[in-house]
Amino acid sequence: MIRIQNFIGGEFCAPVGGAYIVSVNPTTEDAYLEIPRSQSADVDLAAKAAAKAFPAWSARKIEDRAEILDRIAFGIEARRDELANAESADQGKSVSIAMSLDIPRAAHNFRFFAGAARHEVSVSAPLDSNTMSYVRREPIGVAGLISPWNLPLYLLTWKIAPAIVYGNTCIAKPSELTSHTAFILCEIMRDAGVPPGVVNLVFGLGAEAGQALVEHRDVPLISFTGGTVTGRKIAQAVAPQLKKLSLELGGKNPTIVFKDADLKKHMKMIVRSSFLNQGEICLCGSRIYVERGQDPTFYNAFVQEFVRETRALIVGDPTDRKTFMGPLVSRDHREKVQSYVELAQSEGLKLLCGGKIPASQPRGFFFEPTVFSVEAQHAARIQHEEVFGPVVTIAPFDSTDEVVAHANSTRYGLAASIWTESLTSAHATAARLHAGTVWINTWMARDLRMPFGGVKESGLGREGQLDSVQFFTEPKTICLRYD
Ligand code: TXE
Repeated sequence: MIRIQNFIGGEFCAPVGGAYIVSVNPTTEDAYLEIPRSQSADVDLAAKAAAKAFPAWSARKIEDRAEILDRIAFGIEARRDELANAESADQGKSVSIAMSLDIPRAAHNFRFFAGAARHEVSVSAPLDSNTMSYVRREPIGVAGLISPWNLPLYLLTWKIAPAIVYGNTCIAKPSELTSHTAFILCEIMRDAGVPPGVVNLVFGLGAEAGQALVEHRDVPLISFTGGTVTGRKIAQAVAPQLKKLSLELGGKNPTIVFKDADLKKHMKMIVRSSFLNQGEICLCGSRIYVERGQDPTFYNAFVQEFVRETRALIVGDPTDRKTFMGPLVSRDHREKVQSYVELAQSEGLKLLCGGKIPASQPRGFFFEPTVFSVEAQHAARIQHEEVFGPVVTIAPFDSTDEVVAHANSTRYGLAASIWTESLTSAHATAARLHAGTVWINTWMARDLRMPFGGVKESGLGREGQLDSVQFFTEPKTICLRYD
């Protein structure tokens, strides 16, 4: 059993109350990690350490801070194997996906924001011949950063990097289900020269450590990624203190396939967009709409080919480099996914493949990649609620108006993908979708310079190059008369 500790003021320390939570490896079901069960007293210590570090850190030259971020990126790359194995043991993702996606993207987050901060310029404007204004962007103070379990290191670093490069200090609370790589990151940050107190990690439960962080009087901004129910609770908790808030929440993303889509080229990516990371990515497409019209040949061929590709996905031991899908993150989460499969069947959807625990994997929280077809059941709950697992539906459509109406019919609005060879269909449809990001003939290509976030119940605010500067700093206008 590995025991990890909080990281406060540059020191590893036990939680004040001395209690730990046991984290389970979802592949073996063995308890393998003990994480501090931190409470408000631990958050308070972290807030004091972060506040103490703030004046010196915010006064450092941007170039100094950026250089430290670059060193963190190198530190992550140097420990890539260790991080990928820890991420897989904690979350269930395949090691090969952690090696090619999570860990390199985590390093890239630091390198990207180091570069962005180096190139940041501020606005100035003359009012008349002897009056001018300019804007200073100032760090805010101690940032509270709360991250989920699906892409643990990637989403944590997406918050830490911009928070600190623009001069804030921070307290981060990773998910209690996946805390291991955050702990390793603390060592990397210390070795990279992050001064004590600039980044503090407090581990524990959402309702305890998370809630204490959100409510802390000396933490004026909160960046949260997680479920919509939790996001709503956090919005309520911060409202009385008028904190700055960014929420990246769930999705029920449509995948729209027109008849002229090049399936030879794109089918594998459409399947990947449905099941990557066991479908536990807020950006996964979970409702596939395929054009049918008068002649159903294209629709039927799509369904047949999609099911064939899904059946061919390798589900199993995530440490095997050939594995595409490992187990789901926890027993509770698998039960949630299973309950949606049962619900969909009771609502009349037709099961095309999957739908159960694989017979070859009696141990571990595995679940088969599952495909349903929808005819008229557009009101079924599975068409509207986030399952966050390897379950997708395929429904036919006859016109762009119809598919746009279905795509926009949920309370979510995070992402969508469109598959077509027609520029006109692609752009005209993209413009009509309620979504923060629309991909055309690709999926999950992330340009960090672009705004990222959702509309409706998928979130509040955006993060990305310009958006993160705006979120993690406050502008101050200075107006000067010099005659
Ligand atoms: O996430 P939570 P859960 C969706 C997905 C999933 C559902 C619930 O549908 O099935 O959310 O997942 C911390 N104050 N997504 O319950 O609770 C918690 O400790 C402060 C989508 O596992 O949202 C963790 O660090 N913090 C999503 C983080 O919030 C609190 C990724 C996320 O946990 C808290 C994950 C509180 N009161 C789940 N309660 C995405 N958008 O990518 C919990 N937390």
